Amino acid sequence: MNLIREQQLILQSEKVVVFTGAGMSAESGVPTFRGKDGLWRGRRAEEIATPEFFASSPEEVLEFYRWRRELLKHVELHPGHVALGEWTKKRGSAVSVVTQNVDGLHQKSGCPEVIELHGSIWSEHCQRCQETVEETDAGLCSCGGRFRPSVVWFGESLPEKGWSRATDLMSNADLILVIGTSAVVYPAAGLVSLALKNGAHVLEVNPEPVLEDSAQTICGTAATVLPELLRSPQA
Ligand code: BV8
Repeated sequence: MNLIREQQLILQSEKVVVFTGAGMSAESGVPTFRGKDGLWRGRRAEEIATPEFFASSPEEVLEFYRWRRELLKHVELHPGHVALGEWTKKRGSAVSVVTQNVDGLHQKSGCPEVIELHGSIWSEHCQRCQETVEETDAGLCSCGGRFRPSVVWFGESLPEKGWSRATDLMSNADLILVIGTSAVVYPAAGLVSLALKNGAHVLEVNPEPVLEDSAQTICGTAATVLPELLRSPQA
């Protein structure tokens, strides 16, 4: 894989945002949302990850998150996570990670700044008083409300602080490295267009090109491309 051009682009960039989706975690064995492994008991995430479904079947939704956490407890970081962690540490404040993922794997690999647009599967908050706990399966709150995973469900707005930080970064970046997203979920997917509008280059890593009309695509997987792309002295 000859990535000299892409490595040069990365080297010359002063403000880089790495924008990731479920494909970033796929090679650690974490199912993506819309790939062939995207179903859970025959349902799609869009059906389960909603306030309405939680209201009607809280136990089934909590079981969905229990199943994902259990799976995540046993996953290993893949070489792409490790390369990205090393590179973001090397580049420091020049690089930020904006992720749609809730699995915490970027933090585990040492990325200094990670903005979780869709929250985290590792914390919960009370639906009634909003008390937040860094634990899971917390059950009922002392106020009588029910704890729920602190992830953004479909139909819910994104956390204000993370959203404004992400829009600020995307508006001022000169390069967006998009890794493993089908770019179908909004408003997150709209961030790439925002960056393009402000003149950023967009480099995509995905086995199947998604952003073909607006980005340079490196057709490949995160675990194979990222070590090659980011480990060279050029990057
Ligand atoms: C909002 C957290 C409004 C939960 C997630 C009706 C009502 C309300 C809103 C809507 C509506 N209709 C549409 C919407 C908007 C909706 C939306 O966009 N729906 C889509 C499905 C059309 N958005 C929302 O609801 C958002 N909120 O609009 O609120 C509002 C506004 C103001 C006030 C109040 C309300 C909230 C969206 C957030 C939903 N939560 N996750 C959880 O995790 O349980 S989204 C979920 O999808 C994940 O976060 C995931 O990351 C994200 C995006 O998916 P991808 O990451 O791209 O994953 P996918 O499987 O799709 O693709 C994987 C890609 O990787 C593929 O391209 C594949 O080729 C590639 N790949 C595979 N293997 C590899 C690889 N790449 C590299 N290497 C590999 N090895």
